[in-house]
Amino acid sequence: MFALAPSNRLRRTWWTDAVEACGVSAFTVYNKTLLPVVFDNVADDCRHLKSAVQLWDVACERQVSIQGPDADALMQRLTPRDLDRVKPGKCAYVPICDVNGGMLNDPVALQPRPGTWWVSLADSDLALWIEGVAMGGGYDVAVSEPDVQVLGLQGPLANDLAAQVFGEETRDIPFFGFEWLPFEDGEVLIARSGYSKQGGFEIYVPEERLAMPLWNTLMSEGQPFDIRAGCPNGAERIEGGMLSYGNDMTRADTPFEAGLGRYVQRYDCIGGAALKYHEAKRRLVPVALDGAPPLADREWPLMDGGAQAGTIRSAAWSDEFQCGVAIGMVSNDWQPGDHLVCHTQDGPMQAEIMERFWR
Ligand code: THG
Repeated sequence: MFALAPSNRLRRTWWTDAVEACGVSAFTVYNKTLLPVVFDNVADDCRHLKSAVQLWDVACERQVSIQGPDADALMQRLTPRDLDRVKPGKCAYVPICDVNGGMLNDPVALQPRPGTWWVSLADSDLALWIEGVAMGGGYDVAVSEPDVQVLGLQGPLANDLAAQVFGEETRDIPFFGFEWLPFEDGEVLIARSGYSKQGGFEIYVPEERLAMPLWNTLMSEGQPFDIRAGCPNGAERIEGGMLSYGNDMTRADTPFEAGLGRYVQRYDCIGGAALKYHEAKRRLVPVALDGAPPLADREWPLMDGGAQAGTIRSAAWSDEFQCGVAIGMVSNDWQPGDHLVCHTQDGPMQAEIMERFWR
């Protein structure tokens, strides 16, 4: 494989130096920001994530802030999810669609303070879209990209470490709930969320001066828990059916096709009219492969004899389940239990549509 050439165009984060010092072996680019993807190797990283606790630099989850009298109205214009049902102190996973109902992003949104939304972006230029909608719609809001950067603390021992560093009350934060808690002479927002199914937190850090002290504190207090620098793990997230925007779905897919239909709760938003009459003829499904797939850096046709059932959009080898794990977009004419052939760049693999994801 080739190397990635850093440049000023490619954003480093408050923790990139630390991540390099911890022996990162590969980065990807996400929201024009460096995102670590491998430390030791994907299988060992995955095993460690499932047994201990990892500290992740996920500052690539860039925040867009929407602030002002019309912040709620603009946010509700942007998503078909009913935000009246999102209680204060809770995060919400919100599809954002274009006028045709095509997925533009699948961020996590939260109100860090009354009257302000943070939209924690997946990998697409959504900040421009939000600013454009705000301007075109005459909303009385300020839209900005504040320098808030996010650390993930993921793994089964994340609870014990968070309790030790931030206090026992972190144990009572519910899934997708958050709290502001003191750290040194400042405050950080701690949410029970994150891009793994191993449990843990995301820590939104609103000031650069807190960034390295926080990293160092978690690393040193985490020693008894075998903490390591880590990152979202390609195998673990597919096992858990966590979607990756740009891989599993794009603007060519609706939330119904992407398996996010449960978040389409109202139609008075951008894309609402299209979604109301949309009939999905395909959907994302878990697919098992009969071996270790090559790097899934393109879409692979899924064939049933001469008929194309769909495509594979993400794939990885799962050490735990001893099979290839994949996410496919498949026509409703095919069902769980159906056997297909997946055509990778390295040749064909046997594939089976599964009833559910692995966890
Ligand atoms: N955390 C934060 N921001 C993010 C991500 C994150 N921005 C980018 C990207 N990840 C956005 N995509 C997702 C995808 C899945 C989830 C969160 C963000 C997720 N899904 C839960 C699941 O699939 O089990 C369900 C969430 C729910 O149903 O409410 O957490 O990870 N800050």
